[in-house]
Amino acid sequence: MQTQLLGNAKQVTTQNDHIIIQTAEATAKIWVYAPAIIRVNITQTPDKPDASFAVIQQPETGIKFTEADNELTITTGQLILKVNKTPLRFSFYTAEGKVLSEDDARFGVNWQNERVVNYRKLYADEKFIGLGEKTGDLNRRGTHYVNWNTDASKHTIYTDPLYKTFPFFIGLHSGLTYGLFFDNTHKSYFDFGATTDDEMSWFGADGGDMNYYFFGAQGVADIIKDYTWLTGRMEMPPLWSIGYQQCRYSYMSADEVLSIAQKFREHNIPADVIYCDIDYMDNYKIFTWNDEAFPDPKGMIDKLKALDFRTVCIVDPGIKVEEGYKQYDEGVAKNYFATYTNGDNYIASVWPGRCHFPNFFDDEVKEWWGAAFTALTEPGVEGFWNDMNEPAAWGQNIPYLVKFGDRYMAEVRNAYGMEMTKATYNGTRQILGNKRPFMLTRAAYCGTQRFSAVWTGDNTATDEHMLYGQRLVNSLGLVGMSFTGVDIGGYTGNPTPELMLRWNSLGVYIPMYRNHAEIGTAMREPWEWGQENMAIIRKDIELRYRLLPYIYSGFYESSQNGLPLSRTLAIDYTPDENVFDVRYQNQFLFGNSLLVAPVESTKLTAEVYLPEGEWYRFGNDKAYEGGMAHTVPAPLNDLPVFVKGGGIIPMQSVIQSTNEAGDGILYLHIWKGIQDSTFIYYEDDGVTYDNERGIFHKREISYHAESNTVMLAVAEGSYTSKFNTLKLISHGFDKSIKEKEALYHSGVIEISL
Ligand code: MIG
Repeated sequence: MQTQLLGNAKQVTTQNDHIIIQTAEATAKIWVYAPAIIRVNITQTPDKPDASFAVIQQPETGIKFTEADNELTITTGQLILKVNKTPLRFSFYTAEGKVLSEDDARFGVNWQNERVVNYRKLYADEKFIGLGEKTGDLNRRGTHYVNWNTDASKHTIYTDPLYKTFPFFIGLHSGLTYGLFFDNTHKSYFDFGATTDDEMSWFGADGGDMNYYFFGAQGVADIIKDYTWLTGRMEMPPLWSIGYQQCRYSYMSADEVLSIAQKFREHNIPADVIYCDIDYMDNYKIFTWNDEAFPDPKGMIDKLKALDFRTVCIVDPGIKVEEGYKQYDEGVAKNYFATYTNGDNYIASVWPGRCHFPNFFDDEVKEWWGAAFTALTEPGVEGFWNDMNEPAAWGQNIPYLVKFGDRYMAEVRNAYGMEMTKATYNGTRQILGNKRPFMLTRAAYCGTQRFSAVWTGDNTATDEHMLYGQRLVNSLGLVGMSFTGVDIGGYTGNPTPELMLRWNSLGVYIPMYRNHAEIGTAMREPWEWGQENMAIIRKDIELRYRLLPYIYSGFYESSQNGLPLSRTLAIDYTPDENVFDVRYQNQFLFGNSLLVAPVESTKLTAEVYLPEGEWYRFGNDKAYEGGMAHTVPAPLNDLPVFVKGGGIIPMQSVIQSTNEAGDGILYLHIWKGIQDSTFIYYEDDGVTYDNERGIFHKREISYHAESNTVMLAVAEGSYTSKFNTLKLISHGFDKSIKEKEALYHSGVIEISL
């Protein structure tokens, strides 16, 4: 095997939107997508059509460069790319000329057969964050990772790879920030200086192009905004899907599903969602119901609706090999399945036994799959859980001979789950008309945020899984995934009551709040833990429902600028070294104003680091100074959560489900701060796409520190808020809580505190 280094530029030409540089080994192309986004593609197959699963934007036209001696320079408003011609190497600078990131001068981009790698210079103080669902620490410096979507059941807190692929990271050094998205779905590798004597970082893939987007915005938040501009942002989720979700593998019959739903109402524990895992099906055949255990799906779902529950059903990609089964017969007849190289349909075993796997890379297959969801939507299912789509098969080692259409598994495996979920989304969205479907997937690639929530797969009922799970959620937020969840309580094994309490209280601040457990484990529902513990769990779930106006507004922010609801402190406090300290790295902001500190269930006090600013304990308003660590009480009924000075948090009275209108009172909580602050409050009907036609209610709420006033600007949009009374509750002023009441209406409201 030979190593081919990228050699000297021989010819430089431009097309309308890109520059083309020819070397003996490869063709390099450069596009500008936005002032802070430059794409470089270095390929040995320049005539292959250009396609991306992730990117939804087009490059700018009229690209220009200047040439001097041995160098080309591309200058945008925010970024400078200098291309060294002999040999071909790429260096990125800020508009002021500070170096952001550059090729290693010796090795740059190179190939060993099909494998393509980019070696880059590593800076002494450089940190790395990102890659989404990856174990390890917040700062990934000194570690390495593989992307190869895997059914990682029984994974530990060190396992790699897991279920998802997000080849996007953010580098931090010299007070600067940059982002790099390697858009390549082959098995890929990232090494953040693990084994290069701190000289280089590198990334690459087993095949495909050295195809990356470089982000030069200064500030982690702006890089995430640009990355999600490029790859898309989430839609508003159905409001019910951000309420409490109850799941289990499996509730074994319609009677069991109904009795679980009934118990929530009997115990006055708010909840919105109940799941049917694989046992609702007839022999695990997708789009069927087991007619003994679930004889009347519509009857069951009607009763669930009457109890204000929505139903989510699981689907797996594997189609059972069985003549007479509609999906099998049609798929075989129309060549819709993955094949071996000789055209035989590929077979592997999963839950249904021997299965074929739809080729979700084909539009016709996607449509066929999507249309089949009437089997679930007709009885009334509104949420769709896409599992096993890495794709998983017993043995977990799909042969390299397997093809999806004309592409080999190795090339597109990492996008399979995303394309399956896209098919499910497109299909159900069409069938449900104006209603928002809820989508959940286990496997994902960049861009999945456009149509689905994700959860982190089969975790375990331990404290360490709870803590690292929060890091996964926070890290998924860095790659544009805002709607994320973990199995609360731990999928595998049984949590202690203490762990269950702690994890549930953390779940209040996890974007998707879902309790789920594996088959064979003890029952996990809130009433399984004794009266006292149930009361604590109920209080936490009630808090989640009280916070829904804040949380829903947070999702609105994600839908507008891509910033996640659960944010590692590395986003807002990047220069603060303490946020990367392993003692504090699990802490995160939930929305703009709440700081949450996950704590093991075995500890009743916690050391919490509060970044610069003033902070108040959420619940009792005790004031804390920022820029230092504090030892704080952490009893099992009070997770350490802090509000930022100037924090604005809209809340509502407890409701038992999002179907309830509530009492019409908006509780607007404000905490004293030395700086002004603003909050965008957002509301819509929560279930339809009418919001896309201007039927929403959105307004800016601002706090003015100096004049001690709160202002609600004129509301935008034509939706009438469900609130008619405003109760302003101020905290931290004169050390007592003050309450003022006003009429809530769409005109300007100004209240002095
Ligand atoms: O092979 O559907 O991660 O959440 O309950 C296991 C049964 C298949 C794996 C999922 C889990 C789900 C389970 N599934």
